[in-house]
Amino acid sequence: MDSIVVGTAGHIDHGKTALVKALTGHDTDTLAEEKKRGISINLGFTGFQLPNGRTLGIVDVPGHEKFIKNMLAGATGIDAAMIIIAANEGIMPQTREHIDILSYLGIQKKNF
Ligand SMILES: Nc1nc2c(ncn2[C@@H]2O[C@H](COP(=O)(O)OP(=O)(O)OP(=O)(O)O)[C@@H](O)[C@H]2O)c(=O)[nH]1
Ligand SMILES: [Mg+2]
Repeated sequence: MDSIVVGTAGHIDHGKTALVKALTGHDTDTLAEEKKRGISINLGFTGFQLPNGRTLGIVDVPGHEKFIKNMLAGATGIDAAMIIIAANEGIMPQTREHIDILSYLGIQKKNF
């Protein structure tokens, strides 16, 4: 496998986009409405090259329950997921819902 695509998953405002920005330097919230409301609406795409030369792509998904179809669309193309849970809030409804969707899609531990 030459490239790996990792998706975010987790409840709204738990820091998915912030983590992606910390990892890549890219803010994947690009829409004016996303910036105004401080939430992700559309999928965000970024990535970087791993030391072994492979490309690691990242799909950042929205956590708001209203945008669950966007999350589903993004999760469909991923190889692995980062499930992000804010330590001050813990597991919340979309944490569980996203994990369920990842399970239904068969996203599971693999050897890369
Ligand atoms: N609780 C918590 N919040 C953090 C952390 N890191 C960043 N934040 C802040 O949490 C807020 C929400 O961050 P986002 O990255 O937009 O959250 P998100 O999960 O992408 O939200 P949606 O995409 O709308 O689901 C921002 O103000 C961040 O600065 C963290 O480690 N824990
Ligand atoms: Mg976000």
